Amino acid sequence: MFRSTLMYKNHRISLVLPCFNEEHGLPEVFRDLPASVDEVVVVDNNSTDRTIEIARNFGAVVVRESRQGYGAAYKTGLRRATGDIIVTMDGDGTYPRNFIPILLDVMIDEGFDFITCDRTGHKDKPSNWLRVFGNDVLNFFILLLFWFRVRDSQSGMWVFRRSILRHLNLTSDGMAFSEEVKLEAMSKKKLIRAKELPIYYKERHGVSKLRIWRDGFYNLFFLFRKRLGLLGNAPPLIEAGEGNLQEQLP
Ligand SMILES: Nc1nc2c(ncn2[C@@H]2O[C@H](COP(=O)(O)OP(=O)(O)O)[C@@H](O)[C@H]2O)c(=O)[nH]1
Ligand SMILES: [Mg+2]
Repeated sequence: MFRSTLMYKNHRISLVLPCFNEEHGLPEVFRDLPASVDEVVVVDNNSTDRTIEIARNFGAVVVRESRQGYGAAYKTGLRRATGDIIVTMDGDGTYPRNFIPILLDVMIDEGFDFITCDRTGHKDKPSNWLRVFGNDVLNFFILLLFWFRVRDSQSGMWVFRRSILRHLNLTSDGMAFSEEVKLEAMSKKKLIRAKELPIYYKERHGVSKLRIWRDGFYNLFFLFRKRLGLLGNAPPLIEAGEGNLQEQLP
């Protein structure tokens, strides 16, 4: 059972899972969830399958978001999470749960505020070439437009201190949310200590919700719009006074 009051090295850990019809993936995620996870928040995004029932049976907090979209689901889930550290992953079983304690160790022991996980070197099967190519194009444009290097701009596994949410301007309600999180967290070097680390990655259970061409081009245009400042400001997901960055702690 994932529910634990152990805390991990004095930190409460929340796992947030955006889910749009993930009845096949969710049991995989819960099957080997480490005890270091204190709270699981499943964001149901208009699922028509047994996603909600399965999430409740496993003891997760279920929140509903009726605005369709990966980013919309995440915004609702991240607001609801209560942990000092938030871990994210898809509800499809692709991301490695047993890496969570290792990533928490790196974050806490090395003093990072944001870790994004790179899937590119560790898949158990070579993935669809179009996805790999699309990801590389987006990584390249991030280097060109924002001047930092990321190997997997589309990865959905991040580990971060909840307190950094007040510094992130998260405008996207769609798949571009993933790259926007990295752009926001990795470009504020004075405020946020960020790192990209490799992980293992498996084939998904259930059907992918990614519309490769449409989401790929949208995410590319999103980078330009973000760079040109056309996206404006979104309200922060947590209030200004909430949480403290590690360097501000005594
Ligand atoms: N694409 C998409 N994913 C959503 C939505 N709402 C929640 N999700 C979840 O976001 C995660 C990422 O989507 P997924 O289909 O796995 O994309 P992929 O990892 O690129 O194949 C999954 O857990 C989805 O269930 C939505 O409206 N659109
Ligand atoms: Mg996925």
